[in-house]
Amino acid sequence: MAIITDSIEKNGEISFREGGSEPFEFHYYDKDRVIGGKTMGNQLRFAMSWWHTVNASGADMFGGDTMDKTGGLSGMEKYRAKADSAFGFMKKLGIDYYCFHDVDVAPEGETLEESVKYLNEMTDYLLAKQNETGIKPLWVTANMFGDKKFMAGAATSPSADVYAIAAGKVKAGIDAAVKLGSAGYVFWGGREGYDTLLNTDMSLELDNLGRFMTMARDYARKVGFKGDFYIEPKPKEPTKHQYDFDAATCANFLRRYGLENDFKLNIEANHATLAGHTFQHELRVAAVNGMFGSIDANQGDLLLGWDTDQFPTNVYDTTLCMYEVIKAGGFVNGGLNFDAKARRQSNTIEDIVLSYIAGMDAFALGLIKAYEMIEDGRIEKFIEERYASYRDGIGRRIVEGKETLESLAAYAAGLRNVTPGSGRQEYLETVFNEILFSGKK
Ligand code: XLS
Ligand code: NI
Ligand code: NI
Repeated sequence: MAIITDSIEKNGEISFREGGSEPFEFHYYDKDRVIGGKTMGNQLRFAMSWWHTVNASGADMFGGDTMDKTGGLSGMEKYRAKADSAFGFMKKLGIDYYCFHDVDVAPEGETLEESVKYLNEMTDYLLAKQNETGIKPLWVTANMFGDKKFMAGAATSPSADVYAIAAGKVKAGIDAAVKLGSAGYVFWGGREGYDTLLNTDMSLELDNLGRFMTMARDYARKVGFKGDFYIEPKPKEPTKHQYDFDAATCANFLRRYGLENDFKLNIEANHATLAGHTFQHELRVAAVNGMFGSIDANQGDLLLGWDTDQFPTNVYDTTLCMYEVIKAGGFVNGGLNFDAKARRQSNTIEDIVLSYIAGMDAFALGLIKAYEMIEDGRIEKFIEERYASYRDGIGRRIVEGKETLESLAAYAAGLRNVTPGSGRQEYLETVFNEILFSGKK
């Protein structure tokens, strides 16, 4: 099987080497290094995305494949060979988790029944591989956007039959999650949105989506799924408007349909920027709402208006990401799934390995730097002082809910020359740069 060949086999498992600079080794990621009381491996919980890593072939809107990951095989044999490669790849990189859509790991049949049969066969195969290696899924999902029947959505389709097929796929996905010991199940909206309101009953579509997720939650809890459901916000692409637009929209949706105790958010960096937000913003909104769950780690190109799914190498962003993760209490069931692919021109097996090393190292460095920010303390101290007026006096009474509009009006009546003080943005950015580039490792 050609996907991950022997070309890097001679190097054995890829590991950290102090002061190392060879391409096939980690320069920052040291899985067993303890930082903040936990190993880097446990802090970062890296996952391999099956669709990009095992299946994506470099095709884009303007051209075909630039890589062949089929090894010339077809049918179930191809899927088994891909699974062998995937587990070999994860072992080599020391990755303990993977994420997949139903159709990534097994072929689609002509009917739901047939598809489920193939999926069951392949999850047996995956389970055997898991038992050999200890690797397991971070989350499972169902692809409800690729096939023609999903052109108008799945749980928001105008066709009730499509809705029913989607429900059957999610049932099978949840069964797979339980069987494989996955502590996560993801809903990414795919085509759950609209292209034009001229043909859309938004009210019915939203209610149907709420009902769909409620049914999924109820079924999953009944069959013993104890993990988290996640919604993965994305504002657009492929539809013009997706109902899971951003973290704030999803939080509102989840509360409206009473799903907030079972669902969290899976924040994807590139989706955040498509929504006109920073990655850090989306993480903060999720955390503030008690819905921080997991992360799809990648990065976009700010000059391109779509989800380019590049491997994350921007250390400003990985540091601010890990800062938010630490502040949110760290991952529980979630982790960092590389929803990322090597560029179309990076079309060798080595490039896939190098991409993962780049992403894992960028996050390891981000983790180190995030802890340095916390130890340094200047940024947090500044924020603490900035809000000091809420710790006693009138501010404290506001926070404790003891004031009214009238009492505040009376208090404020004679105040003069009131100012909140400088926000010191440039100073704080300098502190951040100093931490990033002070040369400590
Ligand atoms: C697409 C999404 C997708 C989800 C899983 O933009 O990121 O890959 O993560 O369906
Ligand atoms: Ni994603
Ligand atoms: Ni995406």
